[in-house]
Amino acid sequence: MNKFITAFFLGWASLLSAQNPLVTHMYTADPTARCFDGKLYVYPSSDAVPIKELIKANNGFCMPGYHGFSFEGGSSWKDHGWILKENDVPWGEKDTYAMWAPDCIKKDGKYYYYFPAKAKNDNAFRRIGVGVSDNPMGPFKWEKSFIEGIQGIDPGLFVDDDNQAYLYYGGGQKLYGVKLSDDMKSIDGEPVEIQSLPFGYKEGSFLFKKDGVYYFTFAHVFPDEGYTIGYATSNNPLGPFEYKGKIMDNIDNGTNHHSVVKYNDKWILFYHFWHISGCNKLRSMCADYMEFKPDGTIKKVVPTLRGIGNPAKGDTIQVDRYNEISNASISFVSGDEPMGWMVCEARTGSTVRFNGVDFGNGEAKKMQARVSCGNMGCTMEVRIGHQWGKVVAKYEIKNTGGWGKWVTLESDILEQVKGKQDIFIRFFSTNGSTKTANLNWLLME
Ligand code: FUB
Repeated sequence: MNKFITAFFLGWASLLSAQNPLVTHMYTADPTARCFDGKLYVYPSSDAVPIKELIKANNGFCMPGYHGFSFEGGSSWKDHGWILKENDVPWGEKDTYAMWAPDCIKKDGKYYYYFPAKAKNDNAFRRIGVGVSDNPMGPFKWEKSFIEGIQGIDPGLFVDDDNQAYLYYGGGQKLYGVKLSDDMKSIDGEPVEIQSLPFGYKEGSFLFKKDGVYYFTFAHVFPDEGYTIGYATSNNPLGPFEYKGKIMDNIDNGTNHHSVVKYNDKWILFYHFWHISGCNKLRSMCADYMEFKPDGTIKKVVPTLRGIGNPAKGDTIQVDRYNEISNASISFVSGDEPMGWMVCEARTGSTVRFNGVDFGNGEAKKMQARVSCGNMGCTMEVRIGHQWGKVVAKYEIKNTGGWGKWVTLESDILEQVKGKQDIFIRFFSTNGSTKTANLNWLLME
C-alpha cells in the first residue's frame, strides 16, 4: 500500500453508523444507490489525496477504485471492501487513479457493475467497462475489453418494465443514452444525444421512472451559478425530454453527482459534499429525502446533516447531525477521540433536537453519552417529543480532565419509550460556569 493510499484511509470499521455524511472512515463520492430485493446498497467512487503528477490528467481527482456499501438498518452502513481497484481493470492503463463515477444494476437475477477507466493505447478520455456477479457486492467477473462504440464518463443504468436496459453516459455539453444488448455487455443501436437540456457543462446522468414518467436527472453547471442537479422528463426513455428545473441548487461542492432511489416507500437523493476534508477533491457521500409535488415535479432538496436513517439500539446517535440546535454549535472532535464532530459551546439551557430515534419496542435499558468537560460540570438531560418532554436519560457531568478528555457515561432509560421519537438534549450548568459539556454521541443499549 503506498503512502497516498494510506492517507486515503482515515481509520477502519466494517460497520459504520452515521447520518450525513454516510461514512467517515474513507472518502466516497458519486454515490449510486440501488434497492435490490428490498435492501439498500450504495456504489460510490472513492477519493484519495491527489498525487501531484496526476492532478492535471484527472482534473485534480485521485480515484483508486470502488468500495460497496449496504444499509444495515437503523443508521448503519456496512463497508464490503473493494469491488474493483484501478490496476485490476483488464483493459485499463495502470496507475492512472482515474476511476470516476460507477453504477450497478440488476437484470435477470444478475448484477452488472459499470465503471469508467482510462484504456491502454487509446485516445479516449475514458471508456466504460462492465463486470457481472451473482451478488450485489460481488465478486464481479470483469470483461476483458471495454464496451465498444461509446466513450465518456459517468455510466448510469436503467432497466425498463419490459426488461430493456439502457446506458446513459457522457460529460461536457452532451449526454447520451443507448439501448444495451441482452448480454448487458454491448450496445444495441446507435447512441442518442439527450435533447432539450439547457446549455452548460453536464455529467452524472441518472434515469428513473415514476408513474410512467421517465425522469432524466443530471449534474449541470449553469455558467453563473456552478454545479446544480437538474432534471427533465419524457414518456420515452431516450426522450425527447423537457427540462423541468433543479433538484438541488449549487451547494459549492465543486461537483455534484447524485442518484435517486425509492426505499421503504420513500424517495431518497444521494449526493456528495466535502464536510470532512474541507477540500472538494476529497468528498463524502450523503443522502436526504426527496419529495414530489402532486403534479409529479420534484421539490428541491436542501442538504441536511441529519440525513436519512433512524438510529436504534446499538447505533451511535450522532447528535452533531441535528435537526435543530439552539445556543450551541458543532465542530470537529477535539483531543484523544477518533475523528468526527461534536456538539460544543453548549450553555445553560442549550438544546439539540434530533428527530426519529427508533426506540423499537422499548427494549433498550441504558443510554450512553460520550462527553468531555473542562469546566465545573453540568447536568445533561435527554427528553422526548418536546424540550420540556419526559426525561428519558440524565447525566451528572463532572470535569473530565479537559475539553479534549472524553469519557463514556451511562444512564438508565428512566421511562420506557417505544417507536420513533424526536429527542431533545438539554444542558444545564451546575456551578454557574458558562460552557457546560461537549457531547460526541449517544448510544442506546
Ligand atoms: O468523481 C469524478 C467525477 O466528478 C465524476 O465522474 C463526475 O460525475 C464528478 O462527480
